[in-house]
Amino acid sequence: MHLHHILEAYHLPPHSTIEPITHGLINATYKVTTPTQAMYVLQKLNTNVFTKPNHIAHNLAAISNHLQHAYTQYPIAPPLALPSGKCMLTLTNGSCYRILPYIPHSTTHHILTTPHQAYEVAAQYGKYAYMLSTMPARALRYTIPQFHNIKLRYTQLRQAIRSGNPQRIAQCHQALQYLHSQAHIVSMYHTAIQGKQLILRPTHHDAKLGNVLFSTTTSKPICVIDLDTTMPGYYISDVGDLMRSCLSASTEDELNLQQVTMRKPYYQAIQDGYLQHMQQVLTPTELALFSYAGRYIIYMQAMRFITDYILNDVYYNTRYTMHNYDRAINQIQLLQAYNQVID
Ligand code: GN1
Ligand code: MG
Repeated sequence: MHLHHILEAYHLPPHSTIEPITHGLINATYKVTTPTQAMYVLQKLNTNVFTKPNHIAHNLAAISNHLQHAYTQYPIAPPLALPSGKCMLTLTNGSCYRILPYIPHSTTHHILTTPHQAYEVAAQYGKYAYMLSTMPARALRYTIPQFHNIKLRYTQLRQAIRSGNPQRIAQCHQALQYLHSQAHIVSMYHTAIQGKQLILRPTHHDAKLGNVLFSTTTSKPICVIDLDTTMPGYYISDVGDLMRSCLSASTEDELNLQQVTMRKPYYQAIQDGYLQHMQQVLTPTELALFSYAGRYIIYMQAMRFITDYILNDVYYNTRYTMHNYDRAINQIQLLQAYNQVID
């Protein structure tokens, strides 16, 4: 179906401008501007990844109810309702679309230039986790089951090496050797979960820099976005993604590995920003895993990119043949830099 027909279904002017927003690796996202300059975000959900869109709808409703009651100032913007009252449009072919309000005068960043910005970004995710900490984790459904289970990601990589594209596997030889050498990161997760060192809490699960909106007028952060993976999880997921996306002087797409760095002052800033809100919530055993968080998420992301490369790019959006391979090498570089600086 043509995107303009989706707008019609929402009773929005079909003659609006629709421009792609290309940062996401999973869903297709567009900015809609109506002839009267009202702005929206139109999204086609990737239903291969989000197989239960109803779970997303359930969670977004639960989160916005909670925030609207307890934190009236927080700019949570739930999806628009269709005339039927539903908040997603499902077509007969199974495609799923939704429309969200566009927060005006906002922008996103993909590289930070001062530790103070890292503090502010981390404080946004700390605040989000803190606000949701008074909501039972079980009130949320699993929108992607086992999403950050690193043991499963390790098993999936091993399966891919058995069944994937042989040429690509050969190309990845050195990277795979390194990843296998770091398997203790998986064991540590297993030990922490078995030993109940971490508590299931409402967790964002994509706590990267690019998912914080900044005001274009004050340059201050406004709120976190991309709430579809907010579900029960462990806080190390969010702290890990903060580290993965804020520590380096480059993005995960950077090809010049000299630009992939570990900036120690940013690490401290992330810790201070996140814990400004969450120190009082987290237990001592959880806090003891703070530095593990970066290792856990950077390693898992490297495995996810290389697994997808070996399986011929079935999961992530890519712009060229080696894209997933290059992303994996970038994340391996970041992990090595991290390991050199952090115990
Ligand atoms: C994906 O599409 P996006 O940018 O929201 C991915 C995250 C990864 C991230 C890597 C559902 O997020 O887990 O960390 O790419 N989301 C899903 O940048 O797999
Ligand atoms: Mg996301």
